[in-house]
Amino acid sequence: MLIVCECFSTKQREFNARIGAVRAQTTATASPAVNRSAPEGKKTLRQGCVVVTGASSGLGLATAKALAETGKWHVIMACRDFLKAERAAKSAGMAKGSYTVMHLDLASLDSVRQFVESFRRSGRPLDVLVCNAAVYQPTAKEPTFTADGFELSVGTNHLGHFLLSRLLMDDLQKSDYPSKRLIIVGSITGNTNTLAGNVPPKANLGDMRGLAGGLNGLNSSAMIDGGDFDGAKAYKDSKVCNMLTMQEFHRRYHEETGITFASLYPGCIATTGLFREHIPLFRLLFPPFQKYITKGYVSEDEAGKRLAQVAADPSLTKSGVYWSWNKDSASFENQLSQEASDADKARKVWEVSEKLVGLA
Ligand code: NDP
Ligand code: PMR
Repeated sequence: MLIVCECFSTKQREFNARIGAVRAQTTATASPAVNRSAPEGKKTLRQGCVVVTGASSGLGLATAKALAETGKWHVIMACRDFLKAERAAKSAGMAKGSYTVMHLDLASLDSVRQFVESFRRSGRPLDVLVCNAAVYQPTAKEPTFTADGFELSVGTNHLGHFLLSRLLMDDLQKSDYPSKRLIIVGSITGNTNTLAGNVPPKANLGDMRGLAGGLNGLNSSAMIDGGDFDGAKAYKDSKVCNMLTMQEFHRRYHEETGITFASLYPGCIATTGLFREHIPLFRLLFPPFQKYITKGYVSEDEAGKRLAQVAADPSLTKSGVYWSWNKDSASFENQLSQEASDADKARKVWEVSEKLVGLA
């Protein structure tokens, strides 16, 4: 149990005042989130449980570490490579007992369903879900596919997370934690209202005929817009889906459940494994280009703190927001591009996706 003492900012006090209201409406799980039997003037907050997908490297690992080392969170590292994740947690210095690695391969809907079952069997409450994992295939000439036959980038980054978050909504709703959140990592490169988003190939979902056809590359295109395969575009399209999905969740569930739905651009973390399939020259030049020319570079540690903030900071409870950070590393609500904030497209992505993952 953690002691939440009186040395609180006004924001945090308001946050705690709201806690009472939220608690009153939710079904209690194993232990109540706020324990009022503590000594006068002090409230105890149980340790939160956060699931982070793709926590075996880069942003996910840095976020897992940032949350775990506060002592306020138990981190479920939801990863496709169990051993890699265990090793990564150890070498990042995460304390044993502050995390649990659980198997999740987002490129298989069966695996997503199995993860949800195993998580439920663990008996832990779900307080925050962070959809972070992604693949990027900028040099692929031909599409590759998930176990269910979807083009790999959209299948993993969007459809896998879509099923995961839809299934885990029940669990989030059952949690009695003061601020329950579903965070889906977005990116600047999916937003065509920025310079970075205008580097070709640009994100564009078109009329989504490829998505509606199942992205299988056989009787439908592997691309959402029905065009020829382009791995870099598929990634950017998947990020647009991530940002649209967050907003559709917000519209459908925020008022009713009080859950915070948010997305973010954490900065350009030019050193992560995301660029593993890029040509060696790109991997050599990309970090200095971002550090010294665009000045958009951010370290893995710093980016991890940013995502941890969106997942857990008492001041970032606003729902439906796409967070970014300015030069002084202060968070602000950023504007999404026209396509990434198009409510009709968000609804369509939702409806088509639920058919593809077997929810409708
Ligand atoms: P990394 O490649 O370092 O991390 C991606 C993580 O996703 C890895 O842990 C990887 O697992 C995991 N993953 C990939 N495929 C699957 C799968 N099928 N099932 C489960 N996990 C999977 O990249 P980043 O840390 O850079 O990316 C993290 C997020 O940040 C992504 O959503 C990305 O879009 C976003 N982002 C990154 C930016 C950057 O500049 N790097 C900028 C903006 C957004 P494994 O370790 O086994 O490969
Ligand atoms: Mg980009 C302010 C300018 C800016 C920022 C913040 C980024 C972020 N990039 C910027 C500008 C440019 N980039 C310019 C001017 C160019 C042309 C030289 C450029 C090129 C470029 C390439 C080839 N940038 C890239 C690539 C990639 O392959 C990366 C990508 O699109 O991955 C999907 C990428 C990125 N630039 C970024 C960020 C954050 C990325 C990668 C990660 C992501 O969006 O997830």
